[in-house]
Amino acid sequence: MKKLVIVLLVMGISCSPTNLPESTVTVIAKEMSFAPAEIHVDSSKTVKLILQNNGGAVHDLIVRNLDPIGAPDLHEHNHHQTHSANAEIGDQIHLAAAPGEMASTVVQLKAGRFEYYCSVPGHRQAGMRGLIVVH
Ligand SMILES: [Cu+2]
Repeated sequence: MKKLVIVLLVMGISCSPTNLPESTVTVIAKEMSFAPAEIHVDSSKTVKLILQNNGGAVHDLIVRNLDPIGAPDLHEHNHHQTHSANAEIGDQIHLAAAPGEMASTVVQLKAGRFEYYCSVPGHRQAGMRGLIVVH
């Protein structure tokens, strides 16, 4: 049984000096789609982007040509360290998760629209792509 869980939490911690993300978005990957296919985030908030792989194959989530800030969060809810280097910060976001696992990173995105997709050969063409809209 597959459960689609979409979490968009505004935690209201803008006064806090901690590095906790101000919102969380969970993307569910399976063969061959992402849910939600369209993500809406706020450019004024840091976002914890979580890739949850509910499929039977390895999937990843890539966004190119970004200028994100923040650092990978590899601690929370991640007891599997086999992909401890699964988040990459630079001009792109790259999260990869084995079946049943998850990966996450914290970013803050510029306003705009960005395509995201799975870079496993054939998956993007088969439907594993979506849109991140930053307001
Ligand atoms: Cu995939």
